[in-house]
Amino acid sequence: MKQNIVHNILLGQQHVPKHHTAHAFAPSNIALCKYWGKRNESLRLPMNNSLSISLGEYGTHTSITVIDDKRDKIFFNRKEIGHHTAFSKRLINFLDLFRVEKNKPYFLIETAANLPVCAGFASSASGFAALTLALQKLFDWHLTKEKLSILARLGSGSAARSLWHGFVKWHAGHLNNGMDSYAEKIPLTWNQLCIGLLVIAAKKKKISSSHAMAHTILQSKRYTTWPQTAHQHCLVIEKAIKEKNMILLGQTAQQNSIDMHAVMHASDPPINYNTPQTNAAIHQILGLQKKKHAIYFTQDAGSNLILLFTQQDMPIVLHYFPQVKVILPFANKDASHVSGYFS
Ligand code: 2P0
Repeated sequence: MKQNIVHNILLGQQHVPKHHTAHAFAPSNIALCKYWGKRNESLRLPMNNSLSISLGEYGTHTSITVIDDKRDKIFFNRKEIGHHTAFSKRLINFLDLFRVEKNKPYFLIETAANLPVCAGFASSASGFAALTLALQKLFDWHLTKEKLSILARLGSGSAARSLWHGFVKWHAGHLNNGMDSYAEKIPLTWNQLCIGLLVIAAKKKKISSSHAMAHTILQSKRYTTWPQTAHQHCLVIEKAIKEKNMILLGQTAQQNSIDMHAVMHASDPPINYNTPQTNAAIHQILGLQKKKHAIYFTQDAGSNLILLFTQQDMPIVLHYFPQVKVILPFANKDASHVSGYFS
């Protein structure tokens, strides 16, 4: 079925690389309205629409080079990764989708992420998005980003949203063949909007998002209401973005995150990504909201938090969370980070 999607999308496009090497960057993205649960595991078709904000210059750089060899060579952050690892297998499976049987090119993949990997900052999203963009350049395809988002989705669901900067929505779609499940840019900007990355543990998470999603669909009593809840949240968040309404955006995105984690907590056995430090930071943020500061959080499948606020609350955020890495997603490149520890 994955091959059918690739076949449909690549009709009329090049099937052999046009260039020897190509490079691309894709930003990480944070979902303001989360994708949680698949209606088709293999095609990575989501149960619900989702909506994200990309993280500017934070993401993945990937180079792909055709090599005269009998297997791919994969480097991550300058270190060679063995073929037996889950990382390499997932990547090679993705590359296999684009190899024509009789003329099988193998590749050197050099990929580097500038965010903590597997800690809930969507590194697989930027990884598969960057690889898809690099493949487009290498093969000289002329596909729209919406079509590329369908290909990127086959590597990692949230990669569909990492092909653009700014706000992006991913339509869950209805078709069984997956051809209507694509992402698109929301052409709105919000210069005052800030995203704060609060790293609580830059370690690999114990339970992958894919596993946690599958588990909660089967084992959580609360899952049945999730797709409709998320659908409503996406609509409200899009309205909040249009109106540049920080309170509406923050409250809705925060509630969406709380609801997603509540669905996980209600599964048997429960899944809980929070550490005592996560809970303490959430408590602190809720305390700031009681004092009428429009500072909110969202949390992906990990212990880290992402703060949502506008520039007017920057001094408060930096005072209470001096370790936070602040990103201004719509500022120009020179001003796109004002504090940080990833670089
Ligand atoms: C999201 N997450 O919308 C949600 C919220 C994590 C929490 O998409 O199985 O790595 O490869 O499709 O995309 C992370 O899951 O999962 C994710 P697969 P993915 O950002």
